[in-house]
Amino acid sequence: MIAYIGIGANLGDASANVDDALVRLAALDGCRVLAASSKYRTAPIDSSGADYVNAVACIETPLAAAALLTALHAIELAHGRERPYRNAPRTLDLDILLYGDEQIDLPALHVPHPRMLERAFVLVPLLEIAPGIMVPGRGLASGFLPAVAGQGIEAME
Ligand code: A4P
Ligand code: MG
Repeated sequence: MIAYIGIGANLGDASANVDDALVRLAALDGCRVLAASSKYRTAPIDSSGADYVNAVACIETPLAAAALLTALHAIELAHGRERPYRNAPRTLDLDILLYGDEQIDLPALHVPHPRMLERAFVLVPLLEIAPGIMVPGRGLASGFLPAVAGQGIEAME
């Protein structure tokens, strides 16, 4: 299955945490990272603290969606992720944005990620690696770009 993973961090060495997340994604059993976006520095949305570093990866994985989420949580934990409250600053956040063309509505897993199309920190890196990507139930991702044009985002060196 092809899946797109949103990566975000705004605590500690956020940029290094994003790099390490890519290494750990590639090391998951049977997984390959097919593409990784640039890293972007982004202003916090509905969140506090320092600017975030965000990126998006395209992976090929044999894992079922729920197992992939468990694997992502293990990577977050390896980075000392704590969850004091929703949208709290975090060392590392890994979200399943897309899982093939599946629509999943489980109590702990919603795919496509419900807020992905309202956020420049997801859309801009996603479109960098997949300009023509379709979001199941929503249409072309690129059509949502104009609505997030006001959100602060800049590509890092
Ligand atoms: N969950 C449900 N669906 C998914 C999915 N598709 N992928 C559940 C991953 N997890 C999913 O997430 C809470 C629960 O969501 C998980 O236990 C999982 O079962 P969390 O990672 O513990 O908490 P969170 O990240 O605070 O919540 P959430 O809902 O993921 O927040 P968002 O909407 O992802 O927003 N601003 C900038 N600039 N950059 C950011 O990266 N991130 C957020 C988090 C807010 N503002 C930001 C950024
Ligand atoms: Mg999350």
